[in-house]
Amino acid sequence: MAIEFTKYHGLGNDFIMIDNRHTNEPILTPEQARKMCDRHFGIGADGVIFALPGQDNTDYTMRIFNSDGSEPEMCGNGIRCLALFIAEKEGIKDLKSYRIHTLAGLITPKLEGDGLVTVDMGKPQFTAASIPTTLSSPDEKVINLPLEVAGKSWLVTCVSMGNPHCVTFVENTQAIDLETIGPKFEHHVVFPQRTNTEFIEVVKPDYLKMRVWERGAGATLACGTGACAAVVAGVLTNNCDRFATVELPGGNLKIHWSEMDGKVYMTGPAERVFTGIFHV
Ligand code: ZDP
Repeated sequence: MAIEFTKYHGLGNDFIMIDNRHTNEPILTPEQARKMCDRHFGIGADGVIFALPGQDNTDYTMRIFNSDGSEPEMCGNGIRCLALFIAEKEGIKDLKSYRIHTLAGLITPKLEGDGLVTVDMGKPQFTAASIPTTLSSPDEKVINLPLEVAGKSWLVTCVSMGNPHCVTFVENTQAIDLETIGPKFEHHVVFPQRTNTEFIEVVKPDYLKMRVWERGAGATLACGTGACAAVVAGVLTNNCDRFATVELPGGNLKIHWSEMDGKVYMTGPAERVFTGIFHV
């Protein structure tokens, strides 16, 4: 079967976009998606994203498979790419908002022009049950609690942006051996659905540096939901302001956790790279 795809990236977090508007289930299996994401034997990407028909009164539905074939609830950089991909398919050049159904509920990306997209990411969740984690009792939050990983005690704050995040503040992100430590967080027994992990250095209260180890995708150049989780965790632990720039290996995101409505807003770029045909 020949599958047309378009490759996009948001700050180097790269995705294979599939026009899946004609049917309600992804046209590829998780295993096929995993093969497409392989950087040597496939196209190469951190995930595959499907633009499906809307449900629950939305314009579209987004589904995503990570590069290991697992399915996350949400994807912040990916939904910016999805907004541009849809606009391109619809032939839309204006500034426009889309209502997108995801496994994490309604998410609303807004085209700002010049390839920038602002996303209403919804309200973060904090209870241990919502992450999920067993680090505290189900109704309690996890803020600056110690977690033993690789023979060291880390103070972690857990945030759900629809998907699970474990945030830890460090002196120097460059000193972190991500490839060794990342998988130990991801698969830690206290995270039954595994977790994304963010290592954050506070440069100034409105400027954070971040390195991320993503569940199902490993070290990526950027993670939108992770940058949102980092700012939320930073506010909860008095490490940063509600408006902050997050510097990732692939570039910067602007995050605002609004006091008015409790939602998180993320602004950043997305870019089309190329279109091709993949044979599965
Ligand atoms: O939760 C997960 O399993 C993540 N790997 C999903 C992807 C998150 C992403 N990097 C983002 O930008 O939010 C795409």
